[in-house]
Amino acid sequence: MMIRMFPGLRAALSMVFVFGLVASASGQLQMNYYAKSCPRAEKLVQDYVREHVPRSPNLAAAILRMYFHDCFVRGCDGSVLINSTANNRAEKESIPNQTVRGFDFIDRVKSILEAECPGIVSCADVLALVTRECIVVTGGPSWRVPTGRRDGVISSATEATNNIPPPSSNLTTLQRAFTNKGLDLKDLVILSGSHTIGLSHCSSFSSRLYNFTGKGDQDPAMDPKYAAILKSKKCRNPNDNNTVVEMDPGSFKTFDLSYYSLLLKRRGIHQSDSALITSSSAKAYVTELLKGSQENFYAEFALAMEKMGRIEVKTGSAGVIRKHCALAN
Ligand code: HEM
Ligand SMILES: *[C@@H]1O[C@H](CO)[C@@H](O)[C@H](O)[C@H]1NC(C)=O
Ligand SMILES: *[C@@H]1O[C@H](CO)[C@@H](O)[C@H](O)[C@H]1NC(C)=O
Ligand SMILES: *[C@@H]1O[C@H](CO)[C@@H](O)[C@H](O)[C@H]1NC(C)=O
Ligand SMILES: *[C@@H]1O[C@H](CO)[C@@H](O)[C@H](O)[C@H]1NC(C)=O
Ligand SMILES: CC(=O)N[C@H]1CO[C@H](CO)[C@@H](O)[C@@H]1O
Repeated sequence: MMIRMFPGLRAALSMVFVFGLVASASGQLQMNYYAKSCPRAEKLVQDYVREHVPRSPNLAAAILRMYFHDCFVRGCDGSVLINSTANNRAEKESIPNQTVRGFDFIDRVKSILEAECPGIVSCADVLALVTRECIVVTGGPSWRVPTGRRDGVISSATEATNNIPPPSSNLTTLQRAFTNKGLDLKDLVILSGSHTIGLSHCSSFSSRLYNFTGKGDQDPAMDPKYAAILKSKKCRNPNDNNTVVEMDPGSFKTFDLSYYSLLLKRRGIHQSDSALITSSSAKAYVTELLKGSQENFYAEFALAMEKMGRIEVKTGSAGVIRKHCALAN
């Protein structure tokens, strides 16, 4: 039977109907997505991180990096967590991931959520939520984590190598990698500020110290005094793959602006860090951040992290909810 109504109302109702369909087919991230389906999900993540991460603060940096690597390969879909199999070299095997740690921690949080509400909370959301809590409990910024990501089932080492820029990258390469993911120059400068915490292996930058152009030379973009300290105190052997150094020496556990001060002193650890002062527009973001407060940095970081967390997400009927984060299905 036809219901008679005012044309305007009918139009409004059909709009609601159409939008409803679009939303359910493609879906979108929303705050507290699990409020009905798994009400304690975010609290359980928070409790577990609060209990364990303060005792191993290095884990927070490792997991922040893991989240970046997840989002840059097939979007934030938990693909970084998948183990290799006999016939697939997963992202974990790629050069950039050989130094990522903390996978077992994510797997443990996931198993807590599986016990609470089986098959509901994606590995991609577990990683997104754990990352935020890790940085918060170690005294860093917080940011909004809308949820509803679904998991991918494909994880390829080659794709990781192709999408995660290497530490030898110049600014052009970095900008291309970020633009490919919908992130701009400002996002690049702000997110690189993550290197205010954590460690790097000598092998990630030793060519800058020992053999920059293949002639036994140093990278002229690095302060020679700093290079000398690194060579005599830390990375004594050009082929050292094991020693780690603080990226922001003296304050590598504190989420502060000192990373950006180091850049201006030409003490960025990787070429990709030094690259951020090689164009006037990028450098302007660095100097602007240094003029502002730590609160301002945190606010900018929060916006950029939320944006990174939306890269190519699978929602609605796309993707799956994996039971074990290390397994594709
Ligand atoms: C702009 C391009 C980037 C490059 C080339 C890069 C490269 C690197 C490299 C080579 C390391 C040291 C790995 C090792 O030797 O152990 C590192 C560490 C780290 N990166 Fe980045 N990174 C970039 C951007 C980011 C972004 C966007 C984030 C987070 C949003 C991030 C977070 C971290 C963290 C927290 C660490 C310390 C990890 C630990 O202590 O285990 N990086 N990065
Ligand atoms: C940046 O690096 C890429 C890849 O190594 C290289 O092709 C390009 O010439 C470099 N650009 C500049 C401006 O040095
Ligand atoms: C420096 O690099 C060049 C070219 O790749 C190589 O032939 C040489 O053996 C390297 N020197 C050292 C000390 O590693
Ligand atoms: C470090 O790793 C590289 C590449 O995997 C390897 O060729 C080299 O022999 C290693 N160096 C040492 C001292 O083990
Ligand atoms: C994934 O690989 C890690 C490291 O090799 C291993 O400890 C873990 O048990 C594996 N997970 C699964 C579910 O096979
Ligand atoms: C965590 C992890 O799986 N790391 C792997 C990275 O790649 C190396 C070499 O392929 C493996 O030995 C590691 O187990």
